[in-house]
Amino acid sequence: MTGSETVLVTLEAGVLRLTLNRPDKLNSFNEEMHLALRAGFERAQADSAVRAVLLTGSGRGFCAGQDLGDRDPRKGGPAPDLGHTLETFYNPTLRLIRNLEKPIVCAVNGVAAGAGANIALACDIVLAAKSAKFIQAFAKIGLVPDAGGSWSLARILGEPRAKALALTAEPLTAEKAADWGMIWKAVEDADLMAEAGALAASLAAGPTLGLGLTKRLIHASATQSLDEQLDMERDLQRIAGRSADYAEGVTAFLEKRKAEFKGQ
Ligand code: LHQ
Repeated sequence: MTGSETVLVTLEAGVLRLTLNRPDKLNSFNEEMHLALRAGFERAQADSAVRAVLLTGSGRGFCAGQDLGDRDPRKGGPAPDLGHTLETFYNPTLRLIRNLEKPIVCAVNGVAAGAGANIALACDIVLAAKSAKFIQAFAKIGLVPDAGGSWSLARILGEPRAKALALTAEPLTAEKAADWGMIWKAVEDADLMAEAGALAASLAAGPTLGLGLTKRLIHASATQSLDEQLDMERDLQRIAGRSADYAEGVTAFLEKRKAEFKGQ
């Protein structure tokens, strides 16, 4: 862990809560926050006590993408290599998020712009406060969608809506995002953290191995044929069927009690 204040980290009842914490800059990313967020997801992967992640932001925004003050063109000098920024900072974190075989809940507490919007979309279940907006802000500053946005938007929404959002940078309300299936739910602002926390806690009490394999299957479906997918379901169900949590789940059902999953 970095111990950075730019991402607040708590672990409670199996839920690793990561709170982006540069509220006066709407939690936009500087290098320190990049490294702290990456360290959070590295811990989520390595620490078996972590059985779900809850990602959110402090203050009135979720995340406004890259801190644009970091590269002020008025200061002169050569143009920055933004490809290097992506390769060094964003892409490793996006890959960690996508490859984590534990559930990730994202609670979008306010505006999510640029890479901030697309990091939210990389999470598994996204809840947003009704006052939150999603903005593909890149077009306003001459950039292309990054942090996986060109992939996830087209995949989730289809080309017409993905292109309109990316080319216009028009804000999308949380309710419309939910209507369009871009996120799971828009909830009353006052209820967001309780609802997202309860969801993360219930996922953390779930059969972590099986949930992780479920994610693997759904991700693979993007590039596999039905035949390949059926084979993969067979193989992963074999693994799930040998897990202690499967035995516990069936035993609990037969004994008419709540299952106590250990995540194994
Ligand atoms: C900010 C920011 C911000 C610094 C608000 N930076 N201060 C990858 C590779 C490398 C480089 C480039 O980028 C990328 C990926 C990207 O993410 S590109 C997209 C970058 N993000 C944006 O273009 C969004 C910029 N922000 C905005 O358009 C607005 O702030 C939004 C619509 C998010 C919110 O608007 P308001 O609610 O009206 O808030 P505000 O604009 O008044 O912001 C509040 C404060 O936060 C303000 O500071 P101040 O000192 O004046 O109170 C802003 O300057 C600061 N802030 N976003 N990205």
